[in-house]
Amino acid sequence: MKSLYYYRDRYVRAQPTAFCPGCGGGIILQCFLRAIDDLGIDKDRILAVSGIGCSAWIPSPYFDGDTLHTTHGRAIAFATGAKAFNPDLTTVVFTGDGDGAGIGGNHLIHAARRNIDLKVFLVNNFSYAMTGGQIAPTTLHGETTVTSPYGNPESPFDITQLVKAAGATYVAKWSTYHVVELTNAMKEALQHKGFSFIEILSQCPTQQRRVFNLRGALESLPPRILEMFGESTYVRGRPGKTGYLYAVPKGDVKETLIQAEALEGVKARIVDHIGFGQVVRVETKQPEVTREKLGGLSSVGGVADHLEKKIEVGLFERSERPEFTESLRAIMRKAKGE
Ligand SMILES: Cc1ncc(C[n+]2csc(CCOP(=O)(O)OP(=O)(O)O)c2C)c(N)n1
Ligand code: SF4
Repeated sequence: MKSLYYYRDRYVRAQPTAFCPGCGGGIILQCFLRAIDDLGIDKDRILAVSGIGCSAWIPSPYFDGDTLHTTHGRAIAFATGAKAFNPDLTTVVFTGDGDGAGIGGNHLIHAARRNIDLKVFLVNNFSYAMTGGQIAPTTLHGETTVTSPYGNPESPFDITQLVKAAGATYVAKWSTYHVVELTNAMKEALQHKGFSFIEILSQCPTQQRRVFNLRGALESLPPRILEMFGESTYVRGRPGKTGYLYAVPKGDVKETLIQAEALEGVKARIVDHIGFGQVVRVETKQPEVTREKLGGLSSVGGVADHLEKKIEVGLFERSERPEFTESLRAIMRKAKGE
């Protein structure tokens, strides 16, 4: 097994990074480096393009290949020009949810429609992180941000479905919790001919403390958020674990835990969940009986099925159709009468 030093010495230009401790940016860079190393892609044949935001810093200045750090929302536009001029380069784009789906959203859907051979890794940390945690098009309904102190009145895009519907021929969604799957998806995207897109749910301890209403010391948040991603997602096509329910507290979650623990034949613990906030996860061999008992507890506001409000991750699209730069070159040859 290759050590972390191996990747750092071969592929990282500058250290330490500007990321806050525990940021997901480092995990995503590491997955990318493993993917290109496993595939044996020469770093000098890669162009990494990014816009503005913390996510834009994942390749630039840290990746020791060619990097193009552009303007906010325009990474895909710059990458389109670079790829059209030099189709032999493996052109990857690192973008944030604000950068890629907000200000740059139109570039995103049209690049997907054209099926241009870009590999776009969109880091979804649920807010505009770099500028202080404002509402992004991915911020969930009701969540608290600096621009929605009483809760977000908007509903988010499902970016993965949006890009798939716009015509992308490789689409996947993972999180920084799913490092092996994410690395494999990056490898698939890097080998795919056509617009390849991975939405990556990523932890931002600095802003998500407010967004997800997490209490506790800042240093405790990164592993908690990673576990929350694991708790709040399920992989498409994989049946996953069953035999548990969530008891959503009316008030103090500790009171709900005490009452749930007192029930016979169950195991209960407090977990963080993107959809519910802090809830009590109750393992049971008799879900229907336990559901009824939990519903009768004075501290329980509702009982949720194990898949309720979970986010689906996995592979969403892999197909083939004409790639833009190839079609463009064929038309240019035709126009020249070649
Ligand atoms: C044209 C323009 N508008 C606004 C900004 C200010 N700005 C810088 S980064 C950013 C948000 C970045 O959010 P996101 O793309 O989600 O990246 P993150 O920092 O969350 O990784 C904004 C609004 C800017 N630099 N340029
Ligand atoms: S603000 Fe969030 S996304 Fe930006 S570097 Fe800090 S932890 Fe990472």
